[in-house]
Amino acid sequence: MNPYDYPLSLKLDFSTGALEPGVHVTPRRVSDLALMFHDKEAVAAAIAQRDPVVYEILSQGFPGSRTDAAIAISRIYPGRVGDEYHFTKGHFHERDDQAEVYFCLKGEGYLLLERADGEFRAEPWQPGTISHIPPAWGHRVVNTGRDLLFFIGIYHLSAGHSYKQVEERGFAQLVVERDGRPILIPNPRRIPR
Ligand code: PAN
Ligand code: ZN
Repeated sequence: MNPYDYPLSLKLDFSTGALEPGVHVTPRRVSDLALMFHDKEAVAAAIAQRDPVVYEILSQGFPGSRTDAAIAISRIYPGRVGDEYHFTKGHFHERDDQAEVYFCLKGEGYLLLERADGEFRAEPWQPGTISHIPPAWGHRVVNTGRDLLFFIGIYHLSAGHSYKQVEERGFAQLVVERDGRPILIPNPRRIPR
């Protein structure tokens, strides 16, 4: 008997983003994102100080015998490393036929999307925004607010996660703070192809 061939319900706390029962929690600290933030001095200073948690992933797979749906709540804490707002690492799916749906439940920010050919989008996010991520678009969420941002991602476990392209090239644009406000600027470390 495969337990995931039977219905299963979880409970989300809309104020904290906690998901019960017993989901797997993965914290990501500044040191885990050292390749992603553009200001390497600010990265080193943050790691030396207390290496804060930037976000946590609370994930639950449903690997049934015929399919393998999954959900993950990502909780991004407010803050910056240098002038760059906290974000998820960002990745492409290993399989190029795998879409995903993101649903912003709390907070404000952007969903950055980029294709291998350089096509780029920044979708403004508020609670209630639901974004479809088509196959072969890299995706990253940025928290530009003063409070926690959390969202749910709905995908398949077989999609896989590839971080290599984002580690090497970043996204086309960065979301940085200028005069107390978020703006998008071209990524200065983008290596031309
Ligand atoms: C999400 C992400 C989650 C964390 O569940 O994995 O938001 O982001 P990173 O994986 O980029 O660190 C998802 O997109 N799954 O496919
Ligand atoms: Zn994904």
